[in-house]
Amino acid sequence: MSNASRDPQRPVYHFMPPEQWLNDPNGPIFYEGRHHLCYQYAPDVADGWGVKYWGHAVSDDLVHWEHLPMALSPSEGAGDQDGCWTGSAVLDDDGVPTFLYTGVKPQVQCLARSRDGMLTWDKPDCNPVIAAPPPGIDQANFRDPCLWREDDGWYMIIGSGVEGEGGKALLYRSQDLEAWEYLHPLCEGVEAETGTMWECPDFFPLGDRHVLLISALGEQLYMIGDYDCEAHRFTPTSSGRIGGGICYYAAKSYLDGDGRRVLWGWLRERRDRGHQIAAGWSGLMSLPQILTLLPGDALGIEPAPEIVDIRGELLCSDPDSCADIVGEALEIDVEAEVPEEGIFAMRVRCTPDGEEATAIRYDRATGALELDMTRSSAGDGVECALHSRPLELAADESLRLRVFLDHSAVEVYANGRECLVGRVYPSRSDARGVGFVAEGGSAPVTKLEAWAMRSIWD
Ligand code: DQQ
Repeated sequence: MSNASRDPQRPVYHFMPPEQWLNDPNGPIFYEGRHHLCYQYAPDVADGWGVKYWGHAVSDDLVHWEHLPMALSPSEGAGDQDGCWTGSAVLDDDGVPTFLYTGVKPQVQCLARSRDGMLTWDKPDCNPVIAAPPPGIDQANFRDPCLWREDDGWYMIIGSGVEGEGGKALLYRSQDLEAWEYLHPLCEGVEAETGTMWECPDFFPLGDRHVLLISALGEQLYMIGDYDCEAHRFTPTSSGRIGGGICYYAAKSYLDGDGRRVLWGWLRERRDRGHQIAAGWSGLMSLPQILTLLPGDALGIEPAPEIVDIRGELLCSDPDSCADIVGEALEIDVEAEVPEEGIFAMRVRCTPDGEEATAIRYDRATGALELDMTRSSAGDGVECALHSRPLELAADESLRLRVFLDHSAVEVYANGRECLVGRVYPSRSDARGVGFVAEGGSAPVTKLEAWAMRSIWD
């Protein structure tokens, strides 16, 4: 048995490799009726920030996964010899699965194709397909291509940025995915607002608007806005953050067979390197998330409905009693009426004496939804943070939370339009309790259901 499979902090119903290191989701695509998910992989946790490969897995149902052989490995003497960094997958004009990704060092853009149904990948001689950034861009900030097709060709943005100016998504066009012409930035940020460098841009239509996801300032940001497809420029009209903090990053989306916009994000570790190396694994994917456009141009975000397939025993269906909700792998579905001045609060991963507990709180007056991990662990080497997102409820709207606990992973979805993501590492084996409290007035729980969740690997 490997260290990874013995670790009590290791999730059981989130996607992850059998062991070692995972970071960004790469090239997710729906191909021939199946979901393919690649990811940044390092074969040794101790060298997690070293040379990167693309791990690869496939699923029929978005929930259960089969690991496949590595999709991409660095090639000696090629543009990716020091690592295959983040990128995207498309089907080319002949329907051939094609990856565009960043090779290092220096950062260049590379292409690979699969002619055997995404099992093996060829890197043609045209590589690297973009050997250098446009003038004025430092080659150290030139990575993570995202592609789409328009009537007059293929378009691709590359994450970048300039010190003193801000992050940029650089726009290119090609007829064959091999020869690329630089156009201009699709969108540019202001350094003081979204940092110097935009990593992992992801751009797609959603409803009648477009969305640009960027990873910047250590967080997952999104912008909703207008895409002028004549001028090929994107103008954001609203923006926000996914996850509420630094635990969720490098998110990447694709369209599935039902036309849904499916999103994956990397759940970063918050325990120190020594613990990660001893555990033999690091990093996991979020639950598969479905994005929608809500009235008022808000981003809807919910776990994919397929997740209900891994619900096991129903532990509770009575809002007046939560004593039976105990465990490390749970889904808790709760609805509460939170009065004007009321605060709803629940605790999870709680020890009987309260020494360790993770709090989820909603303050109606301030509109702050919080995931408070400051008391999640009494152990050493763990970063304990508080994540927060604004959530405005309509006058007659209840608070509806879906809370997913999976050992060290916590995801909280609120009213279909906010999500908080965290990592918790309780040191005590009795940190398994769940409880509800009303602070500053009553916040009656009107609906409560909870399930033990099954492993996706059984
Ligand atoms: N991770 C990749 C980069 C990307 C970063 C390297 C974001 O391509 O910019 O593993 O986490």
